[in-house]
Amino acid sequence: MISRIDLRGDALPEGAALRDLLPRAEFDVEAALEKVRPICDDVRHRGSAAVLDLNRRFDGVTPDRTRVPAEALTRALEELDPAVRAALEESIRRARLVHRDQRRTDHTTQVVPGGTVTERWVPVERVGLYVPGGLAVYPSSVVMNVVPAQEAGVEGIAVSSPPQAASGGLPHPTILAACALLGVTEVHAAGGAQAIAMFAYGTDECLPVNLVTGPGNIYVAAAKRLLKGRIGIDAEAGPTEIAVLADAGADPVHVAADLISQAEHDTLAASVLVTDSPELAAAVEAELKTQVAATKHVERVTAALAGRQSAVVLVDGMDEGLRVVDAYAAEHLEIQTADAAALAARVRNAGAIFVGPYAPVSLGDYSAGSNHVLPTGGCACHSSGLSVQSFLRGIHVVDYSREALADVAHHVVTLAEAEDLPAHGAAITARFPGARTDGRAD
Ligand code: HSO
Ligand code: ZN
Repeated sequence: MISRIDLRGDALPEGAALRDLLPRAEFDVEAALEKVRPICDDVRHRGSAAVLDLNRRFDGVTPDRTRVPAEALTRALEELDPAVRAALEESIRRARLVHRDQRRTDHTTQVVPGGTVTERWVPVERVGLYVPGGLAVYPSSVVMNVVPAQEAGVEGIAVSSPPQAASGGLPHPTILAACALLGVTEVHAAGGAQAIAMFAYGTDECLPVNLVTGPGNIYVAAAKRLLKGRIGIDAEAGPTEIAVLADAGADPVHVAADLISQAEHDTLAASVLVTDSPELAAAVEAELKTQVAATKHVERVTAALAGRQSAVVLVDGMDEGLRVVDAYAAEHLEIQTADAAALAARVRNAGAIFVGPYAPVSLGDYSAGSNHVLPTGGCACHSSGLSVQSFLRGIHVVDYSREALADVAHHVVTLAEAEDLPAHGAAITARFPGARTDGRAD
């Protein structure tokens, strides 16, 4: 059911060559661009009317507004299962603890006497948070998007999630309830590319936003790519991934359960085990067979595990294992080895790292306090998951006195001349009429 890649014996290749040996799903955002372009244009020109037409076409629903009425949010919270409410509240509480600690304080550097540069952290004014609603419904993703935005101090928060025919054209009630729990009052029923276009261009019901975050399907990713620049984006999220780095001491029952947990998201989800123990590899493969047969979403999980994106990778030792997981740069990386913490400290590329036998990815998906909106598709080698930082901009505030400017004036003029931009130099010398600021020695 899951393929094997045996990298034992020969020395591992370097960089891209090693990455090419590792499995990865085909997620061709480029190919989806042509499909989403007319959708985005339509929303740009016809606003809400276009979004509502697209809701009708793609989701089979017919409400006449995208904005969810306040009563629907209140009702969804009142009708929420108390156990789900308690779990969401705990998830929110833990996420707040972690994200509150991420807040940055402004910092002033005195460059010279009378010359300072302050880095001032300012929240984005208005954000659009996308919460998917296709194969599964993710109230937990409401928490993971809203909490960092709120902790960053964002004032305008709009959430959008696909309309559900079973909910009378509103997003899923658990999504609405999660928004209500978090105090979010602006929620729209719109999914896919049309939701991202609604956020980017604005409609008569939804003011345009500055930044869009949140995972979604390939059309959401394509719309984000198309509209990036007009709006900021977090990342183009692809199918979810788990890599487990494990040695002979790992429990195959746990490893198999964790691999299946993320395979449950999508037929394109990736589950990768990297181990130096052929015995563990065989035990996990056997365990997968047993556990998959008993899992609810057996078809989806089977397809994900059998797909080219999933594999058991055999390596000679933990040093090689580390090189493999670094080259793979997984969205989620579990370390289930002796001295897991020490090994985890050596990992350079991962969206999030889960250390030891009692930190499975599912914990991070819901209740660890960490964020579950993480870079996929190898992007963990250059990007981070969602955090308070994602919703802030650092603005440099430059404050120089007359003396401090006079002191450095000749250097500025010299560099301006070197770049053949004399007007730049003139903006300095204009402030010191009669003074020698040409930077030349006498
Ligand atoms: N594992 C997903 C997040 C999620 N899991 C939501 C369950 N619900 C991507 O990190
Ligand atoms: Zn998950």
